[in-house]
Amino acid sequence: MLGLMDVFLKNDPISLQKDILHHVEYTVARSRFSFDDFEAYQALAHSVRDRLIERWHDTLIHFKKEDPKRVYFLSLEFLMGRSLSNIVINLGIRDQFADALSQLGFDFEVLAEQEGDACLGNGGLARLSACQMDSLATLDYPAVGYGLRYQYGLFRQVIVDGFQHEQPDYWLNFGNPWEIERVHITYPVKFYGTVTDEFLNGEKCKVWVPGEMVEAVAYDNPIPGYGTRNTINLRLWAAKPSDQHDMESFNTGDYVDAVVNRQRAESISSILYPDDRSYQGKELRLKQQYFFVSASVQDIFRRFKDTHKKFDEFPEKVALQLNDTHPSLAIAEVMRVLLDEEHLSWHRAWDIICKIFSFTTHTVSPEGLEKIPVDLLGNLLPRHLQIIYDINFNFVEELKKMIGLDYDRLTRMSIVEEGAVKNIRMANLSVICSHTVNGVSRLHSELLRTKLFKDFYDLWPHKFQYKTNGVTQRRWIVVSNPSLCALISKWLGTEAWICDIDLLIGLRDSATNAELHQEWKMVKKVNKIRLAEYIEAMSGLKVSLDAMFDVQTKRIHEYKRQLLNILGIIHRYDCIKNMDKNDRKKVVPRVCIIGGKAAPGYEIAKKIIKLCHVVAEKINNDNDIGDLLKLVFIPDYNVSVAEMVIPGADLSQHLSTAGHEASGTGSMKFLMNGCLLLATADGSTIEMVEEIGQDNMFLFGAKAHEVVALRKKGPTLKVPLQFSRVVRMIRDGHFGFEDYFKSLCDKIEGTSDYFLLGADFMSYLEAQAAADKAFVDEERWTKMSILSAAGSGRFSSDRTIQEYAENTWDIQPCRCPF
Ligand code: 26Q
Repeated sequence: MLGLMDVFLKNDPISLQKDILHHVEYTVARSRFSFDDFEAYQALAHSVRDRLIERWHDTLIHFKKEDPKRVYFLSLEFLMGRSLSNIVINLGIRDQFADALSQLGFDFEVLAEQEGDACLGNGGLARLSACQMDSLATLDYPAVGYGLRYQYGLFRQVIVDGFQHEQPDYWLNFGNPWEIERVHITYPVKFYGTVTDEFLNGEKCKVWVPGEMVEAVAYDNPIPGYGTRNTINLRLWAAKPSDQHDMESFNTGDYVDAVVNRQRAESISSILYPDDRSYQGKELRLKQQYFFVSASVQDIFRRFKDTHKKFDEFPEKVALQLNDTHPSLAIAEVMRVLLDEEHLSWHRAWDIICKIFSFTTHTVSPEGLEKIPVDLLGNLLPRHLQIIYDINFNFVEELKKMIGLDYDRLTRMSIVEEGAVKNIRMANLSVICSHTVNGVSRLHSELLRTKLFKDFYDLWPHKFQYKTNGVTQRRWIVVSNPSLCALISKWLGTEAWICDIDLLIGLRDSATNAELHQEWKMVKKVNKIRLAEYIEAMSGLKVSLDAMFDVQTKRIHEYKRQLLNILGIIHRYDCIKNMDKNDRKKVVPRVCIIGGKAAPGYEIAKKIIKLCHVVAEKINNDNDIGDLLKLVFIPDYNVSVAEMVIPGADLSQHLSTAGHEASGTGSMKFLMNGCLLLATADGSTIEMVEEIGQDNMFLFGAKAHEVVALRKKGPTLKVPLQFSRVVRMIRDGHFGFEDYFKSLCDKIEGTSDYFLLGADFMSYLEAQAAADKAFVDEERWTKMSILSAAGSGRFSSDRTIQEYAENTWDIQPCRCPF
């Protein structure tokens, strides 16, 4: 008879080849004698998926048996990028698959390129969620991620004549082998309607009679850990029409209209909102937030009630992590379920709430804090609005006892913002109801305590912590930079750093070793060649490998100051133009690379992209300049483009006006890849200086505490001539489109230079000059590069997750036996 273990798949080359061909024939339904790269990728992905599912099942069963306290990570965004390489590496079967494929006449890397990106998020916050899932799995934590399965991910950026255009990203077009549709795991989600008072067993209770019902269907995405069997679940919800959705119209006989109406339900999970930070309450966005929160909360309660009867045990089994305020309706939803469905007293329900929620904010500016108009919320979720009002009433009463009738402060701290439009302040709700409020870097936390949440910090200092962000070295070194990965393992004599990043520090001992220098430079060169080929294929531009590859890739935002970079490039161009032959010989050739998306409604950001293109056009076509300076805009920057760009960068720029970048995570990826940083003292950069030393970075600009004073000086501040000159060049039409760029120039001159480009310009140019000087001295540069990577250990998401587990969630590892 067949033993249960006999069904496990084998990883020898013959089994793998058989498996791949089996999937070609039966899953992809192509002839095994004739299939192309994409079909081979699909078959490969399905073979990998089968192996993934085995471990995922085992992990889920193990968790169920052990019943540990779990963390539920709620996030509206996960930026996963591609999965294939990451999965086979984490499963430890990459080389086996590569061998099997080569025997079939295919190249693993070529097939991996066939996969499209899963872009279910905007930027930093979303990629952070993805890195943290990888660390949670690798560190064996019992965690579940919850999110939305958008049909359209973040828009594709297409550049036409230098202008950004947005195109829909229908990423599911070619199927998604990494998800498992769970048609039987569905929950009804209610909207609109009314709340009535009723009596149940002599007790008064609230009954919400909804006006609309939608079904949430689970799609599971297994996330494998590295060096462990543990494979955790990322459950994304899709909206489907509910059978009870609109019974009325069916009964009244308008069959066709009723069917068409049902389609509307699906729009809830159809599109990811691009983040423009000044977003105003939109009903669909609110619906999305509640839809995903409600389904997740029902799922969490179902799991808890499978094995537990008493809700007093809830906080011993459940930690709910709010990734920013986007999922914060979960607070009102858990409260509603405990009160109205489980019939707990307010006192008991509130006690549970205060023990289970933790909140991480990724915002610095007060304008970035999410507000929901009361009218909108009351209409869509009438019972939740009542609950939020009740929470606020109790809070304000308590507060009055503690601080007296300080009305200004009471007004600031209230969850309800009074005014022409009444709003619910989601950040206040989250702070009040969470046991812990985390910032994403030390500076960010300091700003939260002294500015954004000062009133709350004064009241509850113990709630405020910080966890400096981190990124996963599995994705950002092992997957994206295999040559560096091999080199590090060789020089450290172990692969253990892949799970224990602190070992990287061991590279310091060899930072001046000539042999290491040779190999290190080789690795960089290989990656620069790959990047140069990409640039040529994309733009036709040939770039010199001897030039410094200088990269700034991130979302386009005024505070991130891509404009400072472009002004610096114009200045460099202008200087070279005015040099004689001899001086030109001393110029360090540069390839400046800029990439990133602008939110569709963000006019200024879009102008910055256009400016980059017109400047590039001028410089790149100036034969007199040749290889001394090139400027490239990389379109549609996303995770997989980042995986190619980052390893090939010599220098990367992080230019946010100090005090504006909560953390920044791009810099961490560059640092790990031995790329030098040119940066302001902002967000996590400050902590990087401590790790790798000021001498190994190019720091510039005003410090966060100086920024306020500089702004006050505004009108009296003298901007350097060099700055005025480059702005004048744009105004005078040196690059064309002067009318179009007028508003951009106006924004950075005179009193309106809010992000202090003028004030930081000289210091920026000095840092750039220092980078040039260091680059000429190859040995020095290589040493700095090695020391950057060696000192990047603190910026692994493994460290961040470890800290969350210990200091915020109070959870233990739960390792699945092999
Ligand atoms: C809000 C309402 C409606 C529509 C969209 C949004 C929205 C979506 C995404 C608002 C903000 C975001 C994303 C914010 C974000 O990515 N913040 C970044 O988070 C990183 C991880 O902590 C930090 O490193 C960055 O400093 C921070 O800017």
